[in-house]
Amino acid sequence: MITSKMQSAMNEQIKHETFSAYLYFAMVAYFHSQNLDGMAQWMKAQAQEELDHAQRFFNHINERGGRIELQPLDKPQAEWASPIAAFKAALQHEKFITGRINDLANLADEENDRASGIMLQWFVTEQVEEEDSVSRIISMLERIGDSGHGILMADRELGRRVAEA
Ligand code: OFO
Repeated sequence: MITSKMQSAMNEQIKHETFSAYLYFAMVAYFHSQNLDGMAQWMKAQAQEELDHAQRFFNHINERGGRIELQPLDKPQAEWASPIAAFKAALQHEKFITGRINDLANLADEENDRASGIMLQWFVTEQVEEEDSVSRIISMLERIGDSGHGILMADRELGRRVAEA
């Protein structure tokens, strides 16, 4: 049975992961407004993965005999100054999520909750990947600078991404 402390911390995390999806869907809309459909496709895959992350916490609470309590979401930002500004905002958000995952892993240790600790290992690894993939895109866009041709090439490249199951 999940402890009440872990249950409420994981319910909070369902909100954070769902907000990640919400924020990234807002970026999808922004990229479409800029005719950057490839970047929109990349971010849509990211948003879909976030819904899967929320579902993992949902399932874990459920399987451990806990109770899901969904919480309200904030309105996400809708506009960014440039594509690189949007990806920088995504990186900043992922760093925040990494902090939350680390806090959950620490709580699992404190509560001697081995099942949650094992489940959270996947997220610790995933966060390394999340930060790395967004950082790489930022570096690529920094190299491209204001080159319209470069932006179009990057857009085409990013559009190849599909959501992982
Ligand atoms: Fe769920 O990893 Fe991003 O936020």
